[in-house]
Amino acid sequence: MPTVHLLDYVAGNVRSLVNAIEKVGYTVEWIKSPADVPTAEKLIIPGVGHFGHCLSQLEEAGYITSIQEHIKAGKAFMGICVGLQALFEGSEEDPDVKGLGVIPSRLKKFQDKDKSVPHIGWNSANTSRTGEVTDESLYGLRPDSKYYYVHSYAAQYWEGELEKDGWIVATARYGDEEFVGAIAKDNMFATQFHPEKSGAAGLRVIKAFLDGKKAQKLTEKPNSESTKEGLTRRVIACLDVRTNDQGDLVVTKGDQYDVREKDGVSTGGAVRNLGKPVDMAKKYYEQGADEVTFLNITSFRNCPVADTPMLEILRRTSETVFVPLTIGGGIRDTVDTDGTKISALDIATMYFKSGADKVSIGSDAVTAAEEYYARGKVLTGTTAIEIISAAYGNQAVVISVDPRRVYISSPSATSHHTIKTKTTGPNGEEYCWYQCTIKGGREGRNFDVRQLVTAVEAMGAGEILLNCIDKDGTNSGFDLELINDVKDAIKIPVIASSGAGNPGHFGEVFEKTTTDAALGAGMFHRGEYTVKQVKEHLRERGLMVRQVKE
Ligand code: 1PR
Repeated sequence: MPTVHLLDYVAGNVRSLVNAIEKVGYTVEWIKSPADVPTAEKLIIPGVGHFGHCLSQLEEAGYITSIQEHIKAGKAFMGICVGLQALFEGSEEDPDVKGLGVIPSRLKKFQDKDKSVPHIGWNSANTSRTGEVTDESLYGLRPDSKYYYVHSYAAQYWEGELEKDGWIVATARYGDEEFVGAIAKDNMFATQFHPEKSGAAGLRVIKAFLDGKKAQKLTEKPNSESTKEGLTRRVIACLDVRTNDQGDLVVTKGDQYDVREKDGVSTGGAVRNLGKPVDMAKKYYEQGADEVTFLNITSFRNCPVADTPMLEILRRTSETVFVPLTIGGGIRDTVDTDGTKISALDIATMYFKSGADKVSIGSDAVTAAEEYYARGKVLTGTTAIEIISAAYGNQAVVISVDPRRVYISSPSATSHHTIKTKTTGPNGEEYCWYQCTIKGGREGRNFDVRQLVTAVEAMGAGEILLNCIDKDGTNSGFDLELINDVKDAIKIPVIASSGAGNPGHFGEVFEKTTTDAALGAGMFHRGEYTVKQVKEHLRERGLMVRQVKE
């Protein structure tokens, strides 16, 4: 098999990139030192996290000159995400750190006045400036395909500026900002998006680069609806995974977090078994899920952390699923079975190395946020959220919130942030506050969701996975009041979760709230609806989605 060289310097999920390269028929060889660079014919520089962190790592390891020489020698070069940003002179993210300086301009942060930052999700990479659909693609990029982006800083696009130096530019639009999605010149190609996480469309781009096919004729003319720019509505499939009473790992699903079968009279039966995690993740990927989330809701007692079965599930899933994978459950400082201390960062690192793109923290985030307030809103840099986001970037840290409604007759009955609700309480109460819980809803805290989400945003979380115990498994639709209330309080993206029972509920949550994504579980697992049906429904309602056909 032909070979491609990858630079072994980044933290984060490179496993998925290796899997994607192998999927399109190439093998990977690692560059372990600058002396190896001249042996490479095709070189890929992946990059996640902070611009400064990545570029300083390259600098310290002595790679900068050898990469510049590889490019000057006319050999194939591809940069991904921070690998694209590295081509620029510098970035607002870390102003003192120098880039490779191939492009004489700097990256800027997206403005967050009217949109969430980071920019997370599926967007275009379109080479047409005129709005006309070209019949030629740059390295397999198609105007009707969407690609997965996750970043806060971008190269703003000003027409003509890069083209005058011979660059071909594919752009995307986020709100009113147009930015560089991909760029090519001579032997260089770089994408701000992650092709290894962009489904079949991304695999086509990697293959085109590795095959050296810079310009290709499009076989089919895309329709104008599918070439619209901007972020699509993100639909996520979530798999709650735990061991059943026989010790097998199964996908389960609770009603208001109770995952045991009910026989009509009593609860407490066997753990509901809805299928095998890896097979189900693949099925949802093929149906067009934009992301797959695994929540490990079991404790795996008596199992060394390094042997946690979830690691194997991630490794196997990342071989066939080329969209972002999130893993949650048990991400906290812990003590291993042999008494060794293991930090939350160590656990997150194992997950990233096994193919996860994001980790989701639940209980530990509540404790950390409570302590943050107790200290007078002072950051220590020592919480799992701060440490993991400093190492892997804040886009890699999701906070999973498990709130429960507490009804009250008047806002004066509590010191917590309340909302006036249309769904009144059991005694006709017109107000409620959302209480944070830990340990899968088993323990309620004297702490509200607003306090939690604002604290974790300050600590460096990149996204909120907003569940709702009252709605979980009810098939009655999302808690729109909760979602709007949280969206009002923070700038980072929110994933609406709990209560989806049919495609209409997804339409409703995207139309009646400003949520950035919506997640479903039970309705998919029970086979009542497919992800594809949800997307078709959203499209019929005029909401932009990534189309399943690539
Ligand atoms: O506290 O960091 O160890 O993380 C534990 C994680 O496991 C948390 O993210 C928590 O939400 C999750 N979890 C714990 N217990 C349960 C349970 O169900 N007994 N699952 C649980 C939470 C909620 C959703 C669900 C949606 C959509 N699952 O993610 O998938 O509510 O369901 P629906 O569409 O069927 O209504 P830590």
